[in-house]
Amino acid sequence: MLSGTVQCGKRSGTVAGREGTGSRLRAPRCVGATSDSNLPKRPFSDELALPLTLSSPPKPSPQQRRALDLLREGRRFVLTGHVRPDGDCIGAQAALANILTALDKDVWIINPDPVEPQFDYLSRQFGYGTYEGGELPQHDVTVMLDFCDFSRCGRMASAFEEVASQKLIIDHHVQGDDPWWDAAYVDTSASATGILVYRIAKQLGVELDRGGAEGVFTSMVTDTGWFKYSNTDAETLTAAGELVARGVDPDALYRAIYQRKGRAHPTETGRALSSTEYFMDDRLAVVCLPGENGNASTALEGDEVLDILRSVSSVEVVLSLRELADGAVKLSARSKTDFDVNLLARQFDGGGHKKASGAVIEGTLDEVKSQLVAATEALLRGAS
Ligand SMILES: [Mn+2]
Repeated sequence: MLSGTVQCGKRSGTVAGREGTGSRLRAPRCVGATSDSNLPKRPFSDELALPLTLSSPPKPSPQQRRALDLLREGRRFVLTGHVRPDGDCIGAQAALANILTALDKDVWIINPDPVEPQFDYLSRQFGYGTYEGGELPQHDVTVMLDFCDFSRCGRMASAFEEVASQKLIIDHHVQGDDPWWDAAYVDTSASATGILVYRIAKQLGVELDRGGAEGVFTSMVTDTGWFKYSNTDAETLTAAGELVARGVDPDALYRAIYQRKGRAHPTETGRALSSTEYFMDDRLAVVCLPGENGNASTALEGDEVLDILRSVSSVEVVLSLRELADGAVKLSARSKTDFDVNLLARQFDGGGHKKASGAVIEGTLDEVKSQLVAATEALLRGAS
């Protein structure tokens, strides 16, 4: 059974471009500016590494070409994402649904968990179904976005095992050793899965409409912390510029995603932050949210608290721990330096990226915290 209307409607039309203001920007002159020697320097070249327009996306690899063929040739598609789908996951689904419906395919989006209300501007434009058991609609290609670890299908895993569809993954996470898919469009250097779908749109010659464009923008801003994190690259910013030029409104999306929380949110955030503990000469910061209020609290949703912990000069690694209802703890780990939190998360059967990873770990909050602190200390000591 599926809840909600899941089949995506045919859509067409283009986004109205914005009128330029015609104002000219003058470069400010810095008098007596000093450089901060603590800031890492990226090699800087006078030559542009990328053309200013990405109308020609990177050439697809042979593996990616197979994935594109599958998208071209398939007729009926089910798009799915990981448990508790995030902004990147559902944004990439919106963009891919846009592409496939423009190519006259039948498309259903069905996730193991519902879309968070902060992304309602996307769910108003696309039919996101939530799986409630039973058979999936008849389809020939299943596209799995923003994950490559099969267990992250959650309660949809057995349905996907039973269905004789081609399995295609589109993802930017580090792949496991044992590929279970038929085709893959993977690039771990991409800032978000949504940027891969943006490349696919160009490679298949499809212009995204407003919904698809807002999907790609949502993917990029949620996975880069609104263009703050080290995965923010020229391709991401160029794509963002192109999407804004087409009519995506960054301010409206910022308000929708980040500025519609309940009045208790600041107090809950303060309570969570007051649990902050430091380890290893303040290089590691840990924040804990116990179960009593943890499941209702919005304090550890998103990267807000992790960002505040990262603002401490000495801090290199931050961990947030939230007690779940079933005797487990949800870990979110972030790195400010070269420290690889994916290595840490993998020790606890989790994963993600070098700078942002997570896991769900069995045990009480105190047990899990001391295991994680010990493991992080060992890795930090090994790295320095
Ligand atoms: Mn992602």
